[in-house]
Amino acid sequence: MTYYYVTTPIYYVNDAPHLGHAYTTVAADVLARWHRRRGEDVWFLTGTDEHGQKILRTAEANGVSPQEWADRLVEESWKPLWDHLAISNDDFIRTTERRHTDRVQEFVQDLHDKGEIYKGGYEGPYCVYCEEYKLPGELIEAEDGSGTPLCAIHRRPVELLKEENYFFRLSEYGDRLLAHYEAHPDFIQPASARNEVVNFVRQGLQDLSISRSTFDWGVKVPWDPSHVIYVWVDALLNYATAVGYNENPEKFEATFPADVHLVGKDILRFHAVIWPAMLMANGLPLPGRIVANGWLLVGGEKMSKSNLTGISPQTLTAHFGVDAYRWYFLRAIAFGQDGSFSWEDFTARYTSELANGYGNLASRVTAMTARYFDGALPAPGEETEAERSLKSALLTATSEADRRIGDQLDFQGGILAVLDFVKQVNGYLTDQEPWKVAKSDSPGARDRLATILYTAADSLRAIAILLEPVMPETSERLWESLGATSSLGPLRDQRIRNASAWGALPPGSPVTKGAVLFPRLEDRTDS
Ligand code: ME8
Repeated sequence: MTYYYVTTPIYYVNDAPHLGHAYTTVAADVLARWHRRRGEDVWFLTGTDEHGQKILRTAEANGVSPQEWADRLVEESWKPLWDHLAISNDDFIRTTERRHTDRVQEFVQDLHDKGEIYKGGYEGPYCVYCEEYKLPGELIEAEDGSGTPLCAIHRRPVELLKEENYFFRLSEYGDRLLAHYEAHPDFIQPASARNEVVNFVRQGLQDLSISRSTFDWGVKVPWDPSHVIYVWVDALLNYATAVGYNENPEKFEATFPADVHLVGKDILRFHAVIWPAMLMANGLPLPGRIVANGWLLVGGEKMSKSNLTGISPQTLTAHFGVDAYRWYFLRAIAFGQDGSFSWEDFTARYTSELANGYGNLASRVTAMTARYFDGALPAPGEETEAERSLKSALLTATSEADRRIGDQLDFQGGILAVLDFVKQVNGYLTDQEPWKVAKSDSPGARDRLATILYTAADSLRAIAILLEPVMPETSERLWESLGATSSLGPLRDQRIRNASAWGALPPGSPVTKGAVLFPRLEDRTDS
């Protein structure tokens, strides 16, 4: 057995999650669910990054130990949010767990034994929010005229650190990395991210300081416990330790390396340069793809915990509901680009595309079937050109969505392909006017009505399958109200490729007028 293995970054527990973290995690969840709906075995990993100076300082400022702080944040903020957002991860790794720390020590010891690590000195500007030494080109000057150097990402002062540390011979991997990028053009996506990494590596890599001795909140360097392992080396290894590295060869073999690491563009270099070099150094296989999302911006800058500009996802789910929340950011922003959130835009799209588009279609079709056929889906009669053209639109929507979401991680394009089909089905009803056909007593009218409602209901069956990865709860409700659970079985057993198998919903399925899928915003009881 081999798994399609998808990961999110493991997030720092210095504070509660905001929209930005949820953005990457929801995208990963949609990808994982999509591949499950393709019938693949999927392993979806997320977790938390709990070591390093940033966490230590936050815990100290709050008067608790870093472990207590991490425990509190994981249990009270991070895990509950992922449950709330219906994230379907198969595992949750915390870097303070023994299953991780023991294996990190073994990995680093192996590198040391192979001569990949040496002791040296380093002095340079360090951004504790990035947990990274900065190069001169990565700094900006404070605008107050003081000339204070700031991290360009966080706009916070950097600190001059001077340490005697252990170093990994990263500089020796430049050519091999470039050769890998060349041979695997999809290794880093989107193309802008790939170009940035290629240019960075072409300029020449410096060796990487992989230990710290000025604080002790981390995994101890096995041969020199006065040092802890650099938090990024520790963190990246989660992708291996969580799937049985050095512990469960069968599981490791079936899962590692990841097919897709989803990351924000802020941490692209760690994943596209340092991580593959670490794997090369220990003779392990490289991941399939590293896909970087853009930033959600606030006031034109990256939304961030450190700068206290984070908006909590619950603020939005209370108003729009969980499924609309999952849908909105992937629908509104082309994956890979930066984007901003606005209440106006979310409200406008919710109303036109979900409530008036998708939701209205579902309620019209189920209500008419319940009314005109006593809730038993009628068998369709003779097909006309209108039905044939809808069939071909469904074929296109299914293959477009599958290619875009499942293969290209173009979530926006995939969602649009399905929404376009929703529009066509709504247009079909407008043209065919079943409410008029229902009143006609001309011969054949009843048969025609059956054909129209069957066609629309079977289209909804397909839409429920195609949108399940994005809006799982809505699809479940629709599936129920189409009577599909009793006639076709659970939604989770459906396959993407069957979405376009026209006529799959058996006549006689018990259709009921379900609850409104997307209530008008002013009607939401929890807003
Ligand atoms: O970097 N827009 O953790 P972190 C979009 N522990 N995505 C955003 C975002 C924004 N404004 N803000 C955060 C770390 N993210 C390390 C990772 S992995 C081995 C270690 C998302 O808590 C995005 O995915 O700072 C970004 O890369 C990640 O959160 C950073 O989370």
